[in-house]
This record gives sequence, structure tokens and C-alpha cells, in this order.
Amino acid sequence: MEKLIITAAICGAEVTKEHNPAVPYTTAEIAREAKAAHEAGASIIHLHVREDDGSPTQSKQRFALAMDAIRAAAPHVIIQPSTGGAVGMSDAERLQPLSLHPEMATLDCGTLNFGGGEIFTNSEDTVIQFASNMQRLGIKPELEVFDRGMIQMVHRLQEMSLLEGTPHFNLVLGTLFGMPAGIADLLYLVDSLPRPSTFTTTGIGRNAFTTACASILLGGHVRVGFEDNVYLAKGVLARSNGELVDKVVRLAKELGREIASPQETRMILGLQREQP
Ligand code: KMH
Ligand code: ZN
Repeated sequence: MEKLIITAAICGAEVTKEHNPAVPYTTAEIAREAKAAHEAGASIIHLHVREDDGSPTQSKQRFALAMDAIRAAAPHVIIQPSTGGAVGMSDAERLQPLSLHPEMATLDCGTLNFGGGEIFTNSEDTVIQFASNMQRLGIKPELEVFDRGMIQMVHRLQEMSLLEGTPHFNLVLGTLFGMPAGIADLLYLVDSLPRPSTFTTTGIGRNAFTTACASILLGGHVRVGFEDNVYLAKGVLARSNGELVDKVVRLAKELGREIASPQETRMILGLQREQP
């Protein structure tokens, strides 16, 4: 089977130090967590940034600082900024990190109820606009799918010739009102993907490691990190993103998958260029 790509979602936009004191806010903390995750085996860092007080931002300047600090701490790692940002941000705000020409970025493929009054809004027009910006800039989108219908949006993007190469998905399981995290749910999503595709899988909260195992066995890839889950095991907070990645590496070894380096990840995903 292909080597395993591990993505570390080190920071997120919603999780706070109240959930886990190791959640990074400052540039230095973000670089520390990226380095720990990379040294444990992550080849992609999925990146959100914060103000020093922890409030989420999509500021280009803040992303530039974080990306420079990550490159200094973990020179070869692939940096994948979020264009999802936080609930309530405008499209223009969310698009800012693309102007820094990352190799990859997330492309959220539909709207999702986040609970209470919170709605993560991604209209068809928004998704198309984000996809065309990424195509123009040569940035590989990771297609974020939270429910089955969002794969239909990817078909639309393919019909419009807005995607280059083999599409790469992140199947996010176990959000409040999105796709649940059962094995049958994952199988259904994987079976629904366009062929060929590559996919990584994210299990939210307590689903993190069961979902990781299922994805490893199916030939998919794995995302873990504080954005999605702050626990190493039931009731045990992870001390760093590195601990979460390390657990995936142990599971992968037991299940017979080797871990992909950043350069191997670039080959698997068909990334066009390495960053300076
Ligand atoms: N924070 C969520 C509203 C992404 O990074 O593209 C959006 C999110 C998805 O985290
Ligand atoms: Zn994210």
C-alpha cells in the first residue's frame, strides 16, 4: 500500500487553551507545535492562525509570520493554510493566505451547521470562486467534505474544469451535524469519490483514532491535531500535537503502513513545486 500521509491540524480556529493549555496561539507556539508534529511524522501542517490572545484571524501578515516560523523550525514540511477560517468570516477575509502562494490550501465544499446559531457558510458561488483562485495561483486544493452532498460540489468543479490533476479529499467524520463516524459512513464516502482520487480522513473528538485506523486500512491518509481532538486517550489530554501524530505512527506501524516524508507526500499528491 502507498505510504501514509499524516496531516497535523495543529491550531484550528475554535479550540482554546481552556480545552487544552498546549493549544498554540502565538507565532512561537505555532512553530513549536508544527515542529513537534513534523518530528513525530507529519508531512503536512494544516494551518490556522490566531492573534496572541487566541482570537482567530485570517490576516495575511499573521499567516506570513507563522509560515516563516514554521519553515525555520521544520524546513521541508508542507504548509496547508485554511481558507475556512472561523465561522462568520467573509470570503475576502478567508482568502487572504492564498496571496502567500502556499503549495496547498483547504477548499470547503459546502455549508454545515456547527451547532447553536453557528453556520459555516460555503455557497456554490463561494466554492467556485475559491477554486478558481487556487487554480489561477497553482495551489492544490484539499477538498474538505463534511457530508455526502459535498462530493456533488466537487463534481460541479470538475465539470467546470476548475480542478487540476487527481482530486485530493479530506473526509471529516463526526462533526455535530455532518457525516457520522461509523465505518459504514466512511465506506460510503470513499465509494462515492470520483476515480481516481486520494483522500485523508479526520475523525472529530473521540472518533480521532478509530477513524485513523479505518483510513489506514482502506489505503487513505490521516489527519489529527488539536483542531479536531485534544485527547490522546479517554480523559488524557495530549501534551502536544506531536503526541497525537506519534500515536498515528504507532497505529500505522502495527497495521503495516510506512509513513510518507514531505517529499514523498509531494509525489503522492502531485504538488507542483516546493516552497523557497
Ligand atoms: N474553522 C471552521 C469554520 C478549514 O480549515 O478549511 C472551518 C475549518 C475548515 O476549519
Ligand atoms: Zn481547519
